Amino acid sequence: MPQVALRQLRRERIDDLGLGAACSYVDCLSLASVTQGDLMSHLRLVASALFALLCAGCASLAKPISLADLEPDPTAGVDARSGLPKRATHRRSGVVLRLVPGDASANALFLAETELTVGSWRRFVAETGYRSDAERGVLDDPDHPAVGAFTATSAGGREWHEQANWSRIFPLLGTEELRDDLPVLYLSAADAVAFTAHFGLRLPTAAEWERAARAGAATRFPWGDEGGDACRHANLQDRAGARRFPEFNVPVPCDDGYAVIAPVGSFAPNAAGFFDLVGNVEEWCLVANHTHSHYELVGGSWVADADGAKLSQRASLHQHARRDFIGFRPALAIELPAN
Ligand SMILES: [Ca+2]
Repeated sequence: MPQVALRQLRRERIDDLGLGAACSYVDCLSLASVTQGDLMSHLRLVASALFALLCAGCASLAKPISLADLEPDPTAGVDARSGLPKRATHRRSGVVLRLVPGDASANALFLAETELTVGSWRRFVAETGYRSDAERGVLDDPDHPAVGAFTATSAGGREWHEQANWSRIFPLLGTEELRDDLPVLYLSAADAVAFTAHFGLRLPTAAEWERAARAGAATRFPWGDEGGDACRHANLQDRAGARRFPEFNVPVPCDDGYAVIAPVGSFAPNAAGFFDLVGNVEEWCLVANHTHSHYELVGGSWVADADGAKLSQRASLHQHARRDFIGFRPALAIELPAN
């Protein structure tokens, strides 16, 4: 095989396994101020990422993602083209995945049915001892202290707070209960990559996310073209938010029932069975050929207007940024055998 083609094959294999993500996690650690107490848990994750990276350097040694890693939902059926289950639980992470429809490539793609929850992150932390960028004090922005994150104030503004992290979701509000079925907040893209790499998953690209979100629809939103209908379908910045936060305007002129984040799955799924692709929290996505510094954000959030929740909408932030309106959902690509 020509060298160029072989390198391309290896690159694709790396991408399939989410190892660009693993590399980002190593980069993130090199920038972090790791304390002695953190060292063992980080070393375990780095060893896992480096092992995967070395294997990916030789395609023949790369560990394939096995269907044995999935527990199919027998009630959801099987995809006729690929023979894969349409819905399954990823055993190691506990994440429930759905097959993304309409993928005619050689890889089948699964995407998490919901945004990653506090409960899933809690189990990851218990297994690995991982501490997020907000907890370890990885620099988000030179103008702010390293520990903490941007979080909502009681008036509805947003300011840096050193106590804000995934386990203290709204220190400036003081009234929000940390429920396991809420989307996890204040995780950077580097944190999301650490989670997915640990479990053999990866983040989706924005194009992959949009394919799942559209489920064949060509409209601005999963439910159609009218943003005014949003409150029946998504948690955005609405009248419920305006009642809670004096500084909020009402860009979405209806009431979705949630002033801040909602438990995942509180709204009806889209045509492919995915929940909250629009609204609740924006979601980190891989950037094709990314530079390891910025990741894309899709889907709008509880502080977004309808334009911010359009399926075509994209934003971008540095890999160590963390906010009270950003989460993620893992993906899993499975290479189909050639016919
Ligand atoms: Ca809302």
